[in-house]
Amino acid sequence: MPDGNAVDYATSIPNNVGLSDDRRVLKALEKWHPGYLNWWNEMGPEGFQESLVYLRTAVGVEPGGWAKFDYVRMPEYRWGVLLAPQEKGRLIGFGRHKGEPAWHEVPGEYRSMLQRLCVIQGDTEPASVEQQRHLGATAPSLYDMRNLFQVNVEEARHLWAMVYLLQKYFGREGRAEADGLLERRSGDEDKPRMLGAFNEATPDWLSFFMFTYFTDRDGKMQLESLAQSGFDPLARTTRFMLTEEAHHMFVGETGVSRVIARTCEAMRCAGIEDPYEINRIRALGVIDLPTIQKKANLHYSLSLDLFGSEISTNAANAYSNSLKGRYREDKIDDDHELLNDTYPVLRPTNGSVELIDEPALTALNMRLRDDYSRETDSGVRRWNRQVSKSDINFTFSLPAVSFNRSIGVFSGISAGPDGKSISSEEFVDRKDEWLPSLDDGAYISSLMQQIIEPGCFARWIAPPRVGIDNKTGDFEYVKLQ
Ligand code: BYC
Repeated sequence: MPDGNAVDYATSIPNNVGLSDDRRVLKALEKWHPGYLNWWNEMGPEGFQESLVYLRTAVGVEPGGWAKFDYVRMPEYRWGVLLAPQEKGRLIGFGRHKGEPAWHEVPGEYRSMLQRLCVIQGDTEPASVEQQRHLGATAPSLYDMRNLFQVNVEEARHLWAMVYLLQKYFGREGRAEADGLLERRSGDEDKPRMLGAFNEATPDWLSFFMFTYFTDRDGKMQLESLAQSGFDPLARTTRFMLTEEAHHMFVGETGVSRVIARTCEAMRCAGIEDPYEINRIRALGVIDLPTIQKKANLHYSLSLDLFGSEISTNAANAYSNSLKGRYREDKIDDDHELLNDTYPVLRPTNGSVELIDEPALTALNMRLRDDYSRETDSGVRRWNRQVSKSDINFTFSLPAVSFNRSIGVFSGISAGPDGKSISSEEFVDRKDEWLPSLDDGAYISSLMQQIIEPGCFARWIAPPRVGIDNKTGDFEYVKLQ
């Protein structure tokens, strides 16, 4: 049995959960493995399964120093089951079981609720791989291609993380759900993925960066909430997933920032000051700032939907039952039960929006979404610093939460990015001002061409400031076969 930190590579499935002594679960995972590989080969990065990719693989779960970098063919990546180290004597930190020892088995009365959380979480992971499977063909550099594949193999490992929980703790139903995770497909009419944003296309690299900035950050918030869970295996699994997630958001934030940097540089060199001279800017072969803003509008609003309804009894029950906490619950100074507390929730009223105090328990989705918006906004401010360095008069901003929503209290109303209520006809008329139009999509697509010379970058994106694993600029991150 490994010490809880070291990863056991002796079994076919690397793990730090003692799988070699847990024959039942090992067998179930081994049975699931071929279907998983079929899924990866069918739905994973298209055209690069034979390439050698410079990837990091987890070799331990202790803070710092857990990753080993080497060239790997993606189908040979050692996807494993890795949980953060167990905290001895951990007590539940919130809800009606606050102060009780954390559970190491599923409490019978919460079985279906916990299973649902694991299934939803698990469903998003392969969905994102499916959404991104065509992007290798248009990677703007080997550096970016490698980052895409790193994100893909790690999201796929997150699928393993949830499948392990389902197979170990949820019996036959869990095994059926684990199979179901390989059957649904992003965007499929008959068998779509469970949450809206995971059925949208990721047609180009700007979308990929926006997705990893905005949508992976929803992943972070949800994982942080699950990391508080009274069900210790879920808390430990998600804690380790969070360490991988950080790189994904880095890819997104720096990716967008590099696109902005390149656009600003090209505008400066060409003597263009007005960011709305779109045709002139596009003639330089870069993506104009207003189009980048439209992409941000789209991905932010799609990601807000992932928080569910502002008022949710599901969320209240998950909290009261000590299954899903708040963002950084352990850092919050209150009673961690919220029985008598309120939280201000935005609601549409007579053409505008109002903050109305609601019971804090049912408002937990709204609270998490607010935490998300705050964090998201700080990255947008960093993008703005990039623009202001170039003396270009343009400011990126997040659209109002009422803009372009399909879930929650704003789903039935139309609003512009400034939050002002408008008629649905006006929304349709002006949509192309606020969200990427077909023309915008076609222009961005026209820029998407694969660059495979080491150290070279497509002209619409600036090189990164530092390489992965401190490699030099001309490092061959992917050896194409
Ligand atoms: N699309 O009470 P409600 C990530 C459903 S991302 C479709 O409003 P609740 C990642 C909901 O399921 C993080 N359906 O919401 C990122 C429910 O259906 P049922 C993934 C939706 O339950 C990038 C009904 O509407 N993890 O990791 O309080 C790359 C009413 O639900 C949507 C999680 O989300 C939607 N957007 O909250 C890779 C954590 N929203 O049950 C990975 C686990 C709601 O009536 N999930 N519905 O049939 C949860 O905690 C919650 O289920 C949700 C929804 C936050 C998703």
